[in-house]
Amino acid sequence: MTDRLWGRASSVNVQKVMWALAELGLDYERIDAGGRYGQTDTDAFRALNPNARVPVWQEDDGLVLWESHAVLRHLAARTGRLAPGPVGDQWMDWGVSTFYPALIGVFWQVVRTPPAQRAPDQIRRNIASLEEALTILATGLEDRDWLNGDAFSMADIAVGAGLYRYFDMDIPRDPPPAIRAYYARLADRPAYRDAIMTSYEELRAT
Ligand SMILES: N[C@@H](CCC(=O)N[C@@H](CS)C(=O)NCC(=O)O)C(=O)O
Repeated sequence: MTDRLWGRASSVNVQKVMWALAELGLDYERIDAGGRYGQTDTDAFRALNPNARVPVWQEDDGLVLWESHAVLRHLAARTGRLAPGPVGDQWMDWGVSTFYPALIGVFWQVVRTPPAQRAPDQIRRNIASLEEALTILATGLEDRDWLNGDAFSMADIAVGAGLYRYFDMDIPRDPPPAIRAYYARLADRPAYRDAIMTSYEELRAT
């Protein structure tokens, strides 16, 4: 057997783990689950993750983990590489509490809602919340290249994964210069391009 990643490659939370595994050069098998691939509602899947969500990380030795950022922290501890450190850790939690809810608010309206059902006022409010979150993120990048300081870490994977969709979605955009520069640094990484800068058309509602 080999370590397994359960989850569809169109999920940004699955993508974070795919990106981390690529940066670390670890072998694994990925099994499509969630969304159009189903499986998450089966008893077998709920035994792995009672939340019926992806990703799930299942190791050869029996360890099963859900919550993408917990998987990232575990992989850092297991390999002794890309540790986020206390400041990076703070940004990882901020991703869960603030950045991803704001990003999903926009993504859901602009991509996952059929055009006829979109609410323009809601979209404007959600974009404003997302811009506010990006202004906060910019404070963490004012005089540093990465969220943990000088070195790329799991914190950049946790938070940076969402930026591709922000820059790719069909929305008005005026991000702080530090966010544009950070995104350019991320997009320089082959593993970011492979795992993150990929089509999300299968999620689009028409
Ligand atoms: N906080 C969780 C969120 C997990 C989550 O919401 N996953 C979504 C995909 S991004 C999901 O499973 N949606 C249902 C589905 O794909 O069927 C994490 O970071 O792992």
